[in-house]
Amino acid sequence: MNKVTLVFPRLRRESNVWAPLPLQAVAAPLMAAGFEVELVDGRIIHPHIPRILEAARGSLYVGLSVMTGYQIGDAVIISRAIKAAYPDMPVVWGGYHVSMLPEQTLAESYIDMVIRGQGQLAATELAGRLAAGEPVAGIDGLCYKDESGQAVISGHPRLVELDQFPPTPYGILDIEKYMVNDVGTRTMKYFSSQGCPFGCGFCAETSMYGRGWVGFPAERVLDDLTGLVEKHGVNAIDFADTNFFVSKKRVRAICEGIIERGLDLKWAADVRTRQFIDFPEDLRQLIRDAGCRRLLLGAESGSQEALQHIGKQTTVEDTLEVSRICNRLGIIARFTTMFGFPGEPEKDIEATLDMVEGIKAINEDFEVHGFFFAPYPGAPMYQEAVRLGFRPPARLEDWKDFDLTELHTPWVNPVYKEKVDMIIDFYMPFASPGPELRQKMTAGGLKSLAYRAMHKEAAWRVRHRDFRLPLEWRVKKLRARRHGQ
Ligand code: B12
Ligand code: SF4
Repeated sequence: MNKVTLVFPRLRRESNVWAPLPLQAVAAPLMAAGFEVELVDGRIIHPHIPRILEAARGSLYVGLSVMTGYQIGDAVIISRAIKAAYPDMPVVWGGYHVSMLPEQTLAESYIDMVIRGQGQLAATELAGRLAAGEPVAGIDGLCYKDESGQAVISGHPRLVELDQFPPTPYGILDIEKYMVNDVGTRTMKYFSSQGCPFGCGFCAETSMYGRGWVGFPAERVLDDLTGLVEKHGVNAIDFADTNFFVSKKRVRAICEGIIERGLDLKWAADVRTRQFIDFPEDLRQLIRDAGCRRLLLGAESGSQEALQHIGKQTTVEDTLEVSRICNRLGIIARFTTMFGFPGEPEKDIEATLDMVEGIKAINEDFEVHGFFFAPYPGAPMYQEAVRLGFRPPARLEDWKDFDLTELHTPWVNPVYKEKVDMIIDFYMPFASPGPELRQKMTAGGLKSLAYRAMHKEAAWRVRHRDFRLPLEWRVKKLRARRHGQ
């Protein structure tokens, strides 16, 4: 049998189920090479293990896509179940986490191989070798165990051009399950490039793709988008690219093409603050005219020292400037920030709150999301964190609780965590309510009254930076605990 089974394990707290693009990307060349591919998404099948075992039967291998955090926990359960049912079935893991830590991953008996970096070529070559009964040694990016059980680690493979791969298959998905009401009522996730030329200290991108960047040519992107609109009734795209805007020429051609083809699409993408500011005005307007309605920008911190420390190559003023530009264009700016960088985390809270107030003064609808700094494997600051006392999990499974909403670094304490939690989960959103909360505040009735009171209280606290005796926050936490959140 020439079948490969690909599995997307479950995630925690995923309000929208996005298309499993990493596995669709891997499936494309496999299918073109004549292999049958079954993609099982643990997020949409309940219970998922029996379905995965059924799909895996007789496969050449089972490939799992895994991100640091909760997904590792589910991937471990799945892999153990596969090994228990089919002891000889090769279990292969791919994705950022295992690309950075192949030795630790292969130390587990239930994982046979790791594919590092871009997986399209290695996954296809592996299927070919297994189908032909040939040894797997020497595949670029493939790490495996030799006959004595010793891990053989491949170097990091180079980033290859994307145009050699066939279109990302959406037909292998139950596509309606991935249609999200987001930037449009039928929003689909799509990727048009991989990699990023920048090297921010907290980001693993540098180690994953060595600051390389490859993108589908504009015509190819336009054909894919046309297909999604015409075949599946998609009316919006959320680009999954790490950095969609690296090539100005390509961005211009894609935007012009969307307009020329009359594609009625709204879209969202990630951009670096400085990149967007440096674009000529006509290009920014073209981006808006071609349907861009939301940009995700890493503001990271309101402290210039912190920005310098993390190598962000941007300023706090850039964040405010990009807010003014987006406001003029009618594009929603969604910012991410992080708390708990090494240095002066307490002072950073103040500075970031100042910045948030500056953003909200430009446009109340602009969103600012807060997370904790977490040293991800492969990020340049990972080593710095280890020097400062961070102890990374010693076993693969222990990474399952590692995410951006928890504190993992020893230089900030639980009191700091509580303060940041209440600011990002409660006071920041209530002080500057977004459209959803504003609607609740004006809907009428007792609840509206309570929301309005909360808004007044939060706005006062943020303005005066006074978070002593946070009664309302404690009530919210109590209620959340009661509802099992
Ligand atoms: C969309 C997305 C999500 C979605 C995932 C939904 C989905 N269906 O994919 C959501 C929003 C849920 C999400 C969540 C998180 N994410 Co995220 N996410 C992304 C994003 C923007 C796009 C992923 C994507 O589709 N890429 C396109 C595909 C084609 O590329 P790819 O994923 O890299 O896959 C390639 C290779 O990795 C490899 N590969 C991957 N899987 C497999 C499997 C096999 C078998 C093989 C052979 C190869 C292979 O081959 C693929 C093709 O080249 C990436 C950034 C990026 N642009 O990649 C971050 C990214 C993957 N996320 C990241 C992080 C940190 C997270 C969180 C852990 C953050 C957090 N909250 O703590 C959470 C984890 C979720 C949880 N709490 O359980 C990091 C790194 C992850 C890591 N270390 O594992 C990334 C790289 C962002 C960054 N630059 O820091 N994320
Ligand atoms: S944070 Fe964004 S800009 Fe910085 S290296 Fe990562 S992907 Fe690139």
